[in-house]
Amino acid sequence: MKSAITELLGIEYPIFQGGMAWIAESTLAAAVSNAGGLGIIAGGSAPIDYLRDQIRRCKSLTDKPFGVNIMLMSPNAEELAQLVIDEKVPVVTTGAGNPGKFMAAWKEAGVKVVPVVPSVALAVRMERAGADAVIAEGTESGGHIGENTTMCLVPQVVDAVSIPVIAAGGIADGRGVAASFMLGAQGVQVGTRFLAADECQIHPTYKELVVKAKDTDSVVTGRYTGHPCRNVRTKFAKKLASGEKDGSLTPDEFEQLTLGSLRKAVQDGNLEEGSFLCGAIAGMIKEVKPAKDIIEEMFAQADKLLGK
Ligand code: TUI
Repeated sequence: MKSAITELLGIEYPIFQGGMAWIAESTLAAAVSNAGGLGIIAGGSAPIDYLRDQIRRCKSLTDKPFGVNIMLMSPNAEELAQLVIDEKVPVVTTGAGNPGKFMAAWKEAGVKVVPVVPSVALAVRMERAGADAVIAEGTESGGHIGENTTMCLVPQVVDAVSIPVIAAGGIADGRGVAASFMLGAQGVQVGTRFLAADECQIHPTYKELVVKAKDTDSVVTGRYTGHPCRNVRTKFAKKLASGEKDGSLTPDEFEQLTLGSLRKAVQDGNLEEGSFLCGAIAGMIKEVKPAKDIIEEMFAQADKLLGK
């Protein structure tokens, strides 16, 4: 399926795998890239040596383009931003902030830059700063989220910029892909569906939670800290949500409880203290399968719906 995004990046399908912190590593990214999408390794707040190693592993597993996500709230975002230049990573996506101060260096090095934007205003600023495309991410997404929905945000961003727009948030099958194209997007970013990919290295308990989730099983916690986050509604997430609602947890106490909680979910499957980030579409995911099958089935369905 061709679009401005497949042309821009030299990929077969206009799909990015979300750069999920602690989750998106080289095995998953290479599987997605080998299947014709754009696999993405998450920088998160990882040490530079870990990310360098992951980038090199990915290069050894695929000769297709792949990307790295720079999470801008990370204390070491600056050195990770330089690492992608040194390692000649073809594509960078960014999240959780404005990447303006890194843009010139990335562009000069020939890196394609695709920031995640939660608003029209940031999309316009990113286009002016030289972004190659933007990912308009709705509040249906997992993890750290903005307020606007995919359905409302994507067409408004499409109307406001001339660069290609990638839709994210709530997309997990060909219907979501087709709908995104109807909204004017030139591609999609998919995170939660790839949690249930064979190649995704998360703890089996995490995959099971995603596959068993119903439509009502995601919850947003932490709005009062300024970092709202969508997770699976586990006992731990319910405790956080009620502590936030009834005031029994101060924002500082909340931050203390959630510090390191994503690692505890991803590596240990710890239901007592782990934050299992997921998008609102988790309820639609019923099966663990290879990334290649996920992508091929998604685009076969989308092609049919779009009359291709
Ligand atoms: O970044 C994400 N999702 C994430 S990051 C993450 S790890 C984390 N740890 C601690 C605190 C926060 C996050 C887990 N999930 N998605 C992309 C995304 N970017 N969502 C929202 C935004 C965003 C928000 C504000 C992008 C730009 C922005 O700009 C504000 C400004 O400075 O103009």
